[in-house]
Amino acid sequence: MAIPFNRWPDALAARYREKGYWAELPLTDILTRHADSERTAIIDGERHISYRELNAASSRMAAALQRRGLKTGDTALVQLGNHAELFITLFALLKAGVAPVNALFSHQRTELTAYAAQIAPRLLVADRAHALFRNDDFLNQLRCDYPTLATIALRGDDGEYSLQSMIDTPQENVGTRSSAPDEVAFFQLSGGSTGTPKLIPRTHNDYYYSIRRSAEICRLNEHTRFLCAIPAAHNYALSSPGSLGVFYCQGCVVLADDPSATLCFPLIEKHQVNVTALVPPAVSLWLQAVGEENGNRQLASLRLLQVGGARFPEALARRVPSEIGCQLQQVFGMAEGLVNYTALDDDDEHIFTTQGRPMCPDDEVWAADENGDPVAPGEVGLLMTRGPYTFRGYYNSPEANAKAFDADGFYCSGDLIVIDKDGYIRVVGREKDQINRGGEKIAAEEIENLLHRHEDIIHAALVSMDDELMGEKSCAFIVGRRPFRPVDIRRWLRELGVADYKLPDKVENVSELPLTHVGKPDKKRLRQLIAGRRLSTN
Ligand code: J2J
Repeated sequence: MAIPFNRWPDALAARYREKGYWAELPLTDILTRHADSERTAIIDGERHISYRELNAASSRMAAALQRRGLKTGDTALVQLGNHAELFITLFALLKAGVAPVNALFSHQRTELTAYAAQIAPRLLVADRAHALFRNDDFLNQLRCDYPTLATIALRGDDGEYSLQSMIDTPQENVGTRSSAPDEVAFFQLSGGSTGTPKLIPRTHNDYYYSIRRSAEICRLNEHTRFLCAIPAAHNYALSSPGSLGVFYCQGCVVLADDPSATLCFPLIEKHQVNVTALVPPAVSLWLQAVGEENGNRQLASLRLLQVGGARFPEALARRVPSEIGCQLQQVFGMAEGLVNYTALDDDDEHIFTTQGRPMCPDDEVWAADENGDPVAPGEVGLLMTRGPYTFRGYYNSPEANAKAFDADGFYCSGDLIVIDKDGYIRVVGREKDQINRGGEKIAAEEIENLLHRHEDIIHAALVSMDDELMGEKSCAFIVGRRPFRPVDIRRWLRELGVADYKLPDKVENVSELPLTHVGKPDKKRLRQLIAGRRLSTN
């Protein structure tokens, strides 16, 4: 059975097909088009995996899953870090027509449970190296809560749950059973601004277009050697053009656990990496490191540095070409769809001061005022968009969708933007209740709900505060029956099982929260308060 999702209206779908954006191919085509190639697709530590091997391994795993009864339209919860198994599994699932949620490796019990609750997975693929899967407690709990969960495969397990044996064991080929190109291929994760993390259904047609067009804009080819040092499952690293864009062009993906200069610079030199994608804080650290001995020489092969995920200060942007010695590209994208790029041949001013232009001629993007009407040209407004690769609704979330979309199907991302006369976008702020901690998104409401579960917390509000390296960090204002130390708050949230990046960086005890005229915590006032307090204590 096909997975239900909000489809594009017929007239738009017809236009997207007619213009060739929707090519009517499954995402498996990214790999199968190179099925016989001996070129290296993935370098993961000492392992070099060719396209032929990647294709064969994912086919064996797909067949193993099919033999265990998984079928087209089923769903899977997957949590793998930056390892070859992430891609083997992704292609295996696509071949078997099973739609995964690819959780980030930093996610913990709260996030995984919330995803499982939404998709009721039939398959779990995870890693014994993750704290949650070191023993079987969480596994057993998931099996108990979701009787549909029939198959479990774990990286690093050499017993009954071995993912490796599923990948290695020769199988009778049962043929691929991808879902149809206009159906859901997998779910992307929303950065979120509400209590529960929302899922974004992505179809083969829309996602494949996004990948092909991104690869074209970034001029990838079979000589591309891409370093993937941010979480590989994130939409940016996967599709803008990311690893899937590199595979499409038959290039090579070099995997790294994290974007630190100490790990990445030697990898760049060793594997002659020429493209990479980073978030702003990582660029700051790279800029620091290139000043040190050898830094610049190690990066000699690098031609293109993409920066996105959060606001990239202009002063840093201007330093990239001269100090890192490569071209800069700004990327402003979202897992919901729309991606904007500065072009490789844009002039410096556009590259340094804008977040680029929508990549598709049929991306419709405008800025709205508070009444939902277009603002005057050059004025600040809320980003509204629809197009051939922008989703039409969160999975199973009619209420959230009623708020996030206007009557014409335009999605409001919650970003405040200015669009110039040539269509270039500058991101100048945000209206959604989210903290962007160096590219990692925190939905304030999700953390506030967890804090409110503490019996001694009467009221809590999470707001952003400026941070030189991260751009933003988070501050929790607490009205408690007793004062809370930061360590108490962090321990409480850890016990509930939440990703580390969501733990408040600062905790402020207050006797009450300032309220807006509708009785909600006045977050603007709280942000001013924390900015003022930090100034006076510096
Ligand atoms: C300012 N804010 C930005 C930028 C994203 C490519 C690149 C990034 C993402 C991503 C992605 C920004 N300047 N350059 O999916 O394919 C903020 C905005 C946006 C939100 C989306 C891709 N680039 N942002 O970051 O779904 O607020 O996707 O709405 O994680 O990140 O977050 P996410």
